[in-house]
Amino acid sequence: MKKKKLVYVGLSADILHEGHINILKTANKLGDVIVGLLTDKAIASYKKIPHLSYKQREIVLKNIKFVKKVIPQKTLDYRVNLKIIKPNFVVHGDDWKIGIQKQVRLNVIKTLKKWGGKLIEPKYTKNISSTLIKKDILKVGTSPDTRKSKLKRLIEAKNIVRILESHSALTGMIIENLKIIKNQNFFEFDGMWSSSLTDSALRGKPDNQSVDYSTRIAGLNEILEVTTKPLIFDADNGGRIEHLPYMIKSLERMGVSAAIIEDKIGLKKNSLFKDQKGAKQDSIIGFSKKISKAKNATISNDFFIIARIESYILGKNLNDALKRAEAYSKAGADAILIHSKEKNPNQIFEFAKKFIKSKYFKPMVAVPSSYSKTYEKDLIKNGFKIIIYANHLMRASYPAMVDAAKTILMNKRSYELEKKIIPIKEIINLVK
Ligand code: SPV
Ligand code: MG
Repeated sequence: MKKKKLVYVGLSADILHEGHINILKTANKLGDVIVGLLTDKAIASYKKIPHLSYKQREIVLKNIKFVKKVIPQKTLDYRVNLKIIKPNFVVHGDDWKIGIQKQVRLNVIKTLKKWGGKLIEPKYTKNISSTLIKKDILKVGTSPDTRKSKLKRLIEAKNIVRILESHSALTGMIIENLKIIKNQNFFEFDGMWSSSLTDSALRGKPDNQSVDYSTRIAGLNEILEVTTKPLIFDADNGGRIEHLPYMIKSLERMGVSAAIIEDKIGLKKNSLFKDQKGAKQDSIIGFSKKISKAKNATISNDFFIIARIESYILGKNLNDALKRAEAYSKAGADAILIHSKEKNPNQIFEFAKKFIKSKYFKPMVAVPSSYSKTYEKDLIKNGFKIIIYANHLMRASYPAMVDAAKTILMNKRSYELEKKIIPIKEIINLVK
């Protein structure tokens, strides 16, 4: 019997629609279909992480009658799998002739040529695509569980998880929707940071917990309503230990992905203040108890308790920070934020060098507010996994608002401002 031809189809298959079925049907007519299912990591390299996990997507595909076999495709680049399988055909919708996959396509054609394989490109099914469906999903929202688990999946899928401060629904929408393509690479923010500093500043109050947790948590709802990306909550020092489980439970129930708890006690001051008089660091035992208490209050492993070490902020040294990191990790912390208010990243890098070798190592978080000259690539090189841009949308909005007010005062009309602000039509469309 003549051996059946091999047909390779690369798919993300997050939300399957008739366009995918059309591709698979066409492929099946040509021979045995092997689907190269893109891993979370491969997808994250060029677009948003999928809603469904690899395992879930694999189960769906394996049960489609046009599919013979499903294997992982670990990069957007098809070449590794193609060289192993040497398929007679690759089938892909013709939409990749332009855009970010253009080069990927050319590499497929070149590779197939080596053994006389052919690229077949059925016409792209109009008016349907996962991206369009995802837009509709965004209108409906997401479930708390799906959102919550995304942080953990992003940590596994990406070399860096990029988080930006959000203090309102509108800033949440910016983080949700903004994407740029630079040098054929796709970049976006992966999630949101709910900052005590900006939540307080927004209400004209100092960052000293005078805006209470209930007010801040209530504000989160508005952000969660218009976004699907994960959110990390700045929990200050967690408050009283006997209240802490209730806060953690509220956050997890809402679909928040993590709470960061800092090891300071006494007078609450923002860590970037020069003067930390009155602020003290908790004992290692005292704070480890808090971490365990918080961890025990979680209902799933998807919700992260992140311990934030303030040793450097309070003038202590590397040894103190390391001792604490190991203790907090043993107490159940899922990740460690090492904070610094220096202008360069030396402190956090010397910490990272040592902590990486510890048997209690956990993913590290950086907040590059004072050492803002540091590039993400250097944080990645030093082993950091989450970067939080902690206050930048708030800080960007203030001078813009002052400038707008000034421009009106100067001109005694608003016309001069028009070219600097979003047109009314655009803002109406943005939120319709
Ligand atoms: C915040 O954003 O409120 C933080 C980070 O806690 S920092 O301002 O650096 O203390
Ligand atoms: Mg804070």
